[in-house]
Amino acid sequence: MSSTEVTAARVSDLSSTYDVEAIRADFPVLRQNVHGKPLVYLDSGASSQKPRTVIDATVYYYEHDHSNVHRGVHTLSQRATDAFENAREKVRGFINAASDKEVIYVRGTTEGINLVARTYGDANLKQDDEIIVSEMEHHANIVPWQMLCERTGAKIQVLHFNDAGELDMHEFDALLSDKTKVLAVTHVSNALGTVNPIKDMTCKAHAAGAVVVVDGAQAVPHMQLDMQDLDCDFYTFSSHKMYGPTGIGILYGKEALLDAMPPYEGGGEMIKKVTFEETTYNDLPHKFEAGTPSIAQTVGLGAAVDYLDAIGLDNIAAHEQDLLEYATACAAKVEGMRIYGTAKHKASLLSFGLDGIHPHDIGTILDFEGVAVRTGHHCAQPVMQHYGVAATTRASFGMYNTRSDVDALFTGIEKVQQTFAR
Ligand code: 7TS
Repeated sequence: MSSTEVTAARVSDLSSTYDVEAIRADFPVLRQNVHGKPLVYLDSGASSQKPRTVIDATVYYYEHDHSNVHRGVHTLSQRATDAFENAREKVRGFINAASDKEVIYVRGTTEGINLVARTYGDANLKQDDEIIVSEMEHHANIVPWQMLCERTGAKIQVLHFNDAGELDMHEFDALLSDKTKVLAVTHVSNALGTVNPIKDMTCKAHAAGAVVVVDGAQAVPHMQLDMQDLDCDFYTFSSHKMYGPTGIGILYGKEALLDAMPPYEGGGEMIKKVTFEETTYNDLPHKFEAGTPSIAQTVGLGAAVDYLDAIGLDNIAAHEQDLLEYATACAAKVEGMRIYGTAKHKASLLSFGLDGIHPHDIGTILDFEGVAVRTGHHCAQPVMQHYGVAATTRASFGMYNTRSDVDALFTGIEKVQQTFAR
């Protein structure tokens, strides 16, 4: 059996009805106690856990098929290449890209954005051109653009959000001009949960002549994506937030743009012919994939795609929306609790503060209750600055969370408040 067949066999018994207990049983890491309490994992926004199929596919690959890719005629090299390219095709289908030439393997979202800024940005932006960047971006979608501005003299225009965490669309219309060359925006905010209207924004940005770079890190695990429908120019995400391995991610880009862009890193794999006089570059997608890639991780990513497809993103989204609504209703009953991010369209996370209590204390006490949450600025310091806080506590829900996980969170919050009331 190939690693692909192993995965297919493991997911074939998943039915289309949402059985969260069956899903939980697929995630070995969830079966443990932390500080003597059953683990309640509410930090999937930082990194999700991995189902058995992803772990098995990776192990199977190393036990049977590993070699370098695109390098040899021998059987193992061909098997590794097939596994690597099959995973790319799975991702292409998963996001409905028009061609697998548009699916570039990168290390993750951070590298995807840096790649676009370095290649498309350096080749196309000049002094006084403008890049619209939203106020709710993760630092990965801010700093590469600032660095591009330093190199080219282009300028960042900040698109703000209101206190509910919704982007100001009047300001967006006003910012767009013939100077706008790039719109860099997140599909879903990791600090607020807001789901942004990417399709509409793309349409408007295109009318102004700008390209659209979407940070999809927090969207991919929660909603069905369709690149051809969204029509953005670049879209990037990380495997580790969508139940796949770390160290691998995807940069989707429109073929015509990728074709015209200079390469990112130089080295093996990304070339056709090298002489000291001249080097010619490989075809897409390999032009952007210098060096030996993270092969096993792509196999694991392919298994994660199979797993998500088998359960269905729409089913996952419905389940997670139920958790979000339940958690939001619980939060409304807690005195002294403030929710950051109350947008109408929200993915399943709750960023909050408790009056008079530092988020790090909240996180530490919750950990002793077995509840894992993220505390800090979430690599989105401008979001913290918007609300005038240094940090928030964030519970982010994944496909394996339950209402009783939410109950555990709120029981923990009660303990936190009792501890500080003494
Ligand atoms: N963009 C968004 C919206 C993110 O949430 C993250 C990671 C990144 C980019 C960077 O992804 P990476 O895989 O390249 O690191 N966000 C988080 C988080 O919310 N907590 O830990 C990491």
